[in-house]
Amino acid sequence: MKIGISCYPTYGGSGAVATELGLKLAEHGHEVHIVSYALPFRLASFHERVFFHEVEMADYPLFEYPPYSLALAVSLHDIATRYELDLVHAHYAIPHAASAWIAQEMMGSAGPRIVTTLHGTDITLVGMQPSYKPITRFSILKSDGLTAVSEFLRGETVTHFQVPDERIRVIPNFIDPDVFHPDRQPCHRASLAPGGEPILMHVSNFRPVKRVTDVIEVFGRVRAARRARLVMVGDGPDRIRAEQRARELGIESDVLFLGKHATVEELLSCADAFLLPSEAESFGLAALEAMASGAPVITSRAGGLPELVADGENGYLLDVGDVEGMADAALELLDDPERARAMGRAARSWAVERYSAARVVPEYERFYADVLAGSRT
Ligand code: GMT
Repeated sequence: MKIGISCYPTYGGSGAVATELGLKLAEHGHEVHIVSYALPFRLASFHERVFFHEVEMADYPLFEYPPYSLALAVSLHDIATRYELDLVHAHYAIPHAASAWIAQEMMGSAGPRIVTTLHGTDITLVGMQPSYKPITRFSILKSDGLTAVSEFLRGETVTHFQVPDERIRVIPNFIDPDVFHPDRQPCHRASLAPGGEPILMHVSNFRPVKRVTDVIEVFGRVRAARRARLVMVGDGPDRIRAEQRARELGIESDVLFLGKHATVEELLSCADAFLLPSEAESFGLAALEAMASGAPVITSRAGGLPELVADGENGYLLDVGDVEGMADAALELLDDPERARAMGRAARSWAVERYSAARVVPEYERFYADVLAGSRT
């Protein structure tokens, strides 16, 4: 197949999934054209059959907000025509599904089929806003195929966007178990915890939905009880507040803010436990990557996280904001390394069995085949 993939290039789950999917599809022999306004962060090196197309944006003094959605539609139209794409896969509905639909309309019956993957806040937060909701609903209904990354997200889409349940196939996020691996080398443990302390880790885009200050609150309670280090990976609007809170609690010397990191697998294999206290999370790719790296996850009972984490078996689920409970769970693990290792092994097995690329990518390929075999929406 010849497949166009439209996604966000920035650090974040939807861009990561889109890029990793493109790379795996190319390994399976498909020709893949990734389209975005910048090079996606996980597309660092050359891969056979993978092409990147940067959306060309002409500026003009009249534009306070240059119309990216239109420029993307023109790029998709151009690429679909030149390379005779069978299908365009839009990751994150806004604006990718609408731009893909415009490109398809411009091409008439020769246009590619459109598959849209709903990732999370495109439905639960941004997509709900009155300024985006009608076009989000319209464009997802116009897609020839729809996937959601969890049962939770399918339910939200059905409830809030009145999309028929049977139109959405749930295909979860996935990992490459050879990349996210507990024994990954080189190991950075010595530099992250020079005193041999156990390591708690958090990876996110530091948006309010991630509740990064809860991570600091949890660590403050852990640190009051025992020695440990906290490694914070990523950057975003709440980083300053988190740094400030670490200073207020007097724990800043044991908290490392590393900033953005393109190869988080190098760090995750050093984690003894992973903290993700999000307010909402349609899937929680960062948690899955940590589990595949052998770290038990302490997270919130929110969104799609209970589909990923089995409480007490491969991690812990606590109510949103329950920093005491999360700290107790972290202490339970750090004080009993044998239990932590057993849970980490369970997390790794669960991640590999259910969410390996070898299992999930063929689900996308089967879905594409179904969409191409079906009639146009
Ligand atoms: O929704 C966002 O805030 C951004 C989006 C992203 O691009 O990172 O994250 C969502 O998509 C990921 C990949 O499918 C999921 O693992 C995340 O859970 C989801 N984020 C939220 O639902 C908050």
